[in-house]
Amino acid sequence: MTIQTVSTTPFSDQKPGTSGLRKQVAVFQKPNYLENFVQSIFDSLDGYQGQTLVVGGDGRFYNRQAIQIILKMAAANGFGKVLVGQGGIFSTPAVSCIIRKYEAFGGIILSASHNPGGPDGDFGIKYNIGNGGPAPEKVTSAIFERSKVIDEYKILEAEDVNLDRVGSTSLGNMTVEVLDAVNDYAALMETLFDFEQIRQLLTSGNFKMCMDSLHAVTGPYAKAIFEGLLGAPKGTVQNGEPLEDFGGGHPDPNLVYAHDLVEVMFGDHPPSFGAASDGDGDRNMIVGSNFFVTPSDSLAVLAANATLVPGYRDGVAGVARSMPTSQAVDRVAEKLGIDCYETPTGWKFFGNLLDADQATLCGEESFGTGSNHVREKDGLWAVLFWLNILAVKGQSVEAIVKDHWATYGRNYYSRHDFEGVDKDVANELMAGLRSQLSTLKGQPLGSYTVAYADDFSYTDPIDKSVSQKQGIRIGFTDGSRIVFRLSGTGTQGATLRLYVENYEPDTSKHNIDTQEALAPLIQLADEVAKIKELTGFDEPTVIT
Ligand code: VG1
Ligand code: CO
Repeated sequence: MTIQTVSTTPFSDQKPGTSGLRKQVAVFQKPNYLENFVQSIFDSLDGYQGQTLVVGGDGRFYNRQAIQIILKMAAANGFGKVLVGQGGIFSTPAVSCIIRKYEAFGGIILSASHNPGGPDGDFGIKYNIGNGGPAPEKVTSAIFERSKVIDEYKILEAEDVNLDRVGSTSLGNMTVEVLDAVNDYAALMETLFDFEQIRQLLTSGNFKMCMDSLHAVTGPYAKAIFEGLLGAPKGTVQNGEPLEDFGGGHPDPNLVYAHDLVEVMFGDHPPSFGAASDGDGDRNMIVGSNFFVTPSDSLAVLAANATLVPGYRDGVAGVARSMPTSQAVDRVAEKLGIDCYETPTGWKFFGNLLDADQATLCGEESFGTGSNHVREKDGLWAVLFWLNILAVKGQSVEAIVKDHWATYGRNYYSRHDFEGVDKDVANELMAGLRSQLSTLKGQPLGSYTVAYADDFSYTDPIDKSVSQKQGIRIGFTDGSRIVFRLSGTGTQGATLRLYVENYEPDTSKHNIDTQEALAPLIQLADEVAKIKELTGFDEPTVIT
């Protein structure tokens, strides 16, 4: 087996976004496109000779081919060992778990997460560091800089590795160990949650659960954990076969794309508990009978009830949320007397806080929740956390959330996505907002008064790194706010995200329809940003 050094020319568009490099499959299939990026990752790292790399993906189209290329490049570049999931499958939280458990140098995750897959869909690649978490901006910037000048990459000339058989083989001087994709992750879950109590709930006959894996990566994990270890009946997991194109759907667990689950949970005789996860298994949606839990509320409920769960019995050191996430968890932190951190969008910003034990639980409004058990958000972990709370409390999902609102007040919250906006128009809209920031403060807007208006900037409390331009925030004197930012995960055109939040302490006003409760702020957001006028969209493409 010989190591080939192949000449190449750079691509100018390999800048990682919110979570790795995401492009249409056809782009990744261009000669040398994947190879250039992988070599740029390796060239940006120090000290990996002889070390272990973890590799796996969400099973989408091009996953297997990409893994074979990465294995041969890892061998040619001097890694000692690669741990790869059987069939090339690892969920994102499973990769994080395995990097930590086996003290690997880092990991490569192949996924475009919630973006559609298949030959005409998207593909993605992301590097995770030794703590198991997404590479921080310092590393992703170095990768991008390298990708702009790269002129060669190294690859081993060798046969493909059999990814379907668990066990070790050698590839040049490197060992490839194919691991069962589920075992290590499931074992970690058993250390955190009261499986016995959850098993009693799921087999009691009074409690039915429906888990929708959207034909994405969590199928095998969910079946092994819920139907296997926890004794839930077969069929509890629906759409549980991972498919290369996710059955043609968006593997995005929200009320629009998880329509099968929504039909069940809002239909006649709904189960007590429903959940869905995304392409790579790091997102979760929680639903009760006829009742949707916003991800921001979910984070707050988990924080408030953490000590009911064995893994968090001793309490939570602190909590963290991304800036656009609702402030519901802030109120829990205040009551518990712990710190609450506000970070930019993207899980990579939680890593330092988790490592320094400043935060135990973290979350984003985009259906991401997680803790210090790994360094990624974790969909099935959140589902198990909810099941554990439900088993202890013996209440319905709706009752738990409504009790929570009665105690802390309700943060009405919604996100409006405008997908497929022309890029120039989106940039013009954001520039228009930026130009108003300096004059908005103190001004009346509709029936509100602006308390602050800025472009969110974050200084990491641990390493003091600064991240600027992380979203436009306009906050009002009554605590409500509107936030605007452009997505960093899309692959076509631009996606404008509008986040709207309003706090309601009065329990008698907790049952208003969310869109109705937020209507004045939504109207105002349109006026300030001229969304309809500039984009030509009459309404958002997705409302959460
Ligand atoms: C979106 C979400 C963000 C999340 C990111 C990755 O980013 O808003 O909260 O961290 O996706 O999630 P953006 O830039 O499109 O708003 V995942 O599950 O796609 O890796
Ligand atoms: Co994801």
